[in-house]
Amino acid sequence: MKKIDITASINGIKLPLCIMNASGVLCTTDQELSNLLNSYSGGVVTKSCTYKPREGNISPRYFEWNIGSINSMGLPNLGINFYLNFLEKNKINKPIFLSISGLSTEENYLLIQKANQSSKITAIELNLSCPNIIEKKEMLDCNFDGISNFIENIFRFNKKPLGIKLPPYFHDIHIKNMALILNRFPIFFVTCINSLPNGIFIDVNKESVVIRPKKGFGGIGGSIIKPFALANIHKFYTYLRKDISIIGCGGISSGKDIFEHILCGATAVQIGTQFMKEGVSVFERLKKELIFILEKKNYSSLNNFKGKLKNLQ
Ligand code: RRO
Repeated sequence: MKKIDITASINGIKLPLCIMNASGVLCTTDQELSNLLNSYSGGVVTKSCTYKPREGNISPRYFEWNIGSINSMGLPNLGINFYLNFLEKNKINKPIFLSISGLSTEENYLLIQKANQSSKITAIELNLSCPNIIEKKEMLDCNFDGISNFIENIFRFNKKPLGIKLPPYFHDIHIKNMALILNRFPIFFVTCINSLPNGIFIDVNKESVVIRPKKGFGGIGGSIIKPFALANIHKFYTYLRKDISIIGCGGISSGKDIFEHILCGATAVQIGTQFMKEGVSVFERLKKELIFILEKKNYSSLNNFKGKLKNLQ
């Protein structure tokens, strides 16, 4: 039988498998990160970090049901020094994406400077899209001038491969504006999409919300967001420079879902809610399911179908 290649190259960053974890899920502590290093995942993404450790929001702050999840974690993390020390102490066997999410632009500059000093970090994933920070005064999501200035300043000093984790956009013009800004900079990748902000889930018996922070409002993930993830990936694929890779994230729970993300233009994918449900064994299962689909379709690599979604005639 023909050998099937499901490795990925994110603008030259080689992943032994195109599937990895999404930032936030089971990637905060020493134990969780060690588990990921020892798993089949093609890379390790760390929990978005701030300069100082944070407890995050009050519990319960995560809830899942059959087709979705809601969270208002509030950026709980052990602080950037913990992640840099973890990487120094452990044998690194795959690409490491350090996710950062400073509470201000100044904090983000500082975090990126620190990340630049570590030889263990393969790339920085700059999270511009956290939906749950109570103390955050400014959202950069749709402030295109703000984002443009911010990225321009970053590339005055940043030497590390850098990608940006984007929120879901719901209008073509927002995606186009964002892509045209990103195209002006030596960005390696974008990750599409973060959770859909400001959803609520209701417990009908209790007639109440299911998470405590922000009166029950939180970011929605899981299968129900897949159509929005696919749409954002596909639109960005049409507008972005071809050397900017897209990492698809949102609603993946099967090999078929991964196939769809790649068909829309993703180079690699991240698993959030389903990783939370299933633990590290999810990567091997998804790998097998993806290979099975490629075998059936007689494809030998992801490039055979990446971005080739067809329109109806
Ligand atoms: O920690 C969170 O509340 C959180 C973050 Br930083 C994020 O980027 N996305 C999300 O759904 N939750």
